[in-house]
Amino acid sequence: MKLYELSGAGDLRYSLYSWRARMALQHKAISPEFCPVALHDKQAIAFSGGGTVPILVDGDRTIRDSWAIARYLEETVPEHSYFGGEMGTGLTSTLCSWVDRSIVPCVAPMVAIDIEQRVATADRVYFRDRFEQIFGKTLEDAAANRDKGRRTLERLLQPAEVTLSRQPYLCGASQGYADYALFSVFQWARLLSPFRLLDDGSTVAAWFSQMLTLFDGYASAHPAANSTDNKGTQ
Ligand SMILES: N[C@@H](CCC(=O)N[C@@H](CS)C(=O)NCC(=O)O)C(=O)O
Repeated sequence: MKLYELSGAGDLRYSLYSWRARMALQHKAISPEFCPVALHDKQAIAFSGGGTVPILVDGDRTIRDSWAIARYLEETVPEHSYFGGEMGTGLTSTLCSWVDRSIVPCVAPMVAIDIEQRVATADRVYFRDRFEQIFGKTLEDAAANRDKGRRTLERLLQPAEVTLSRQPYLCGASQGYADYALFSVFQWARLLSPFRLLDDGSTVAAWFSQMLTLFDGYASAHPAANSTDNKGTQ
């Protein structure tokens, strides 16, 4: 299999949604060939019929969109399920929507100003234009409210905070795709921004540190933007 993902400065593999696919592939014990693409280079991924990564290519099958990839891998490699059956798939879809509609829009404005420095040089103009269009304000104005954003994030994460005080993972005793979905946001921020999003004492911070150790420290092997303080909370 081949996984197309973004590559930043210093060949940093930072794509938020590709980290979901990366963790899903690890869960299924598949080591794909990684194909880096530039954020602005839509020609390189035109074969997929879309303009975003991740894209998974498996022989003559091309699957675009992290959720479609997650479903494809679960069907193709049903052993070691990360959805836990039909109802689990539905609940995981709900969790992904919560992450994508609540957590990503809260985190992105806080870290985008730092990300600009870590995308590939050729992507910087595209990155700024794209995100300023999404935010409806400059990256500087978006970052000006970081401290308020942090408090909002703490409130939004309360369901996860409470759940993780009762059980080690969002999925229960062991991690599943719902964990990878929330994890991808904090891994993205960890790789790209030194800004501390989570309090050290929070159960989400402890869970994130634990997620970094999975699969022999697969995710932690990618250094944090602030690697002197690599607790997974920046
Ligand atoms: N719903 C898509 C979202 C994918 C997405 O937004 N990917 C980002 C990278 S994390 C991207 O390729 N952005 C390119 C762009 O915005 O031009 C998925 O889950 O795969």
